[in-house]
Amino acid sequence: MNETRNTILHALSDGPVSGPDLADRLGISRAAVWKHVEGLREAGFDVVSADDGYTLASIPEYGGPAVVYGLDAPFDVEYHESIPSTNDRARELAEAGRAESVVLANEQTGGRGRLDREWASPPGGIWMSVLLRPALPAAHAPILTLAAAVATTRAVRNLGVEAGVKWPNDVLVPGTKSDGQGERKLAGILTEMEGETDEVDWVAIGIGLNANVHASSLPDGSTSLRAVIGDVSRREVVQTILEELDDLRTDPRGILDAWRMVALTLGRRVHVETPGDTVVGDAVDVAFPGSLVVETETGRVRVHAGDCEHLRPTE
Ligand code: BT5
Repeated sequence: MNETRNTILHALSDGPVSGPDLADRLGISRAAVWKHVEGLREAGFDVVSADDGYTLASIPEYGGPAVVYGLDAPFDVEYHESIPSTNDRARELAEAGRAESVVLANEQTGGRGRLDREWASPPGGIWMSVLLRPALPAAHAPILTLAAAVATTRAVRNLGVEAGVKWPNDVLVPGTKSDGQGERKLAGILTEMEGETDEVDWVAIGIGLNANVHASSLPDGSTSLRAVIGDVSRREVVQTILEELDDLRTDPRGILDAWRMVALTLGRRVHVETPGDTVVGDAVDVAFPGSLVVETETGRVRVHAGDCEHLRPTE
């Protein structure tokens, strides 16, 4: 949202404020004020005009302007009712030179997981990609995936959902069984990037969070916020995720501690399928920029990437 429109919104939320008064404050014409007010109405803001001036009666439930309104992080937000994949759109924006942008969709028709797996993205979920141009070498970029998992977990914990992170990128709701089994996936993260070895050009962090969707429209082993606590304000959840992520990225090495605090994997027996190997053992720690440290029968190994499964303690 442009600066002037944002200033007008804030003035309206403290309103009533008259058109001429707004024009004076902003140094623009009354016609320009009127145009901005019309623009805000078109974006779904309910601007009421009475004798004493304009007031903001309500804000839209969801969408780009709704997320930007009151957001304490420096992102533009582009919203789509339906799009193949927000990560693909973020790539297009990156190639057009954009940065610090978020692509948000109500539905994805071609949502992707890692290794080109399908990601179910029915209407009502939170499907978003955050486009960043961090000053990081490419090898350090995985830390941003961990940051996104932490940000998402914090946002859902804020709602009272006891979620945690399975290495590296799954946000799970723990099962009720005492052996730790029965965990269900609430969110996943897919980070894609381009750049040279010594510096990332851009990173698109795709976050898929099953928010206001029926668990029956998701694969087995998944859950949604609707199933756990009922429907939520997606606007507020997205704002929290973005604010947390913005905060975490300022200190890449501090992200590890934040991740440890929400981890479900540490202390668990794990089975990790890596691109060329299988590692089984006890997950003891996480190391920069995001490797899992596993104590195996033959010694301690660091796993950089792979699919991790939590095993029963005896397996
Ligand atoms: C992930 O992959 O968990 C990354 C998911 C990233 C999705 C976001 S949405 C916004 C952005 N745009 C995109 O196109 N993608 C990103 P992975 O760890 O590979 O897990 C994929 C597996 O999770 C699938 O093979 C299914 O078994 C399962 N799955 C598919 N859809 C799911 C859903 N909605 N909820 C939970 N599990 C799901």
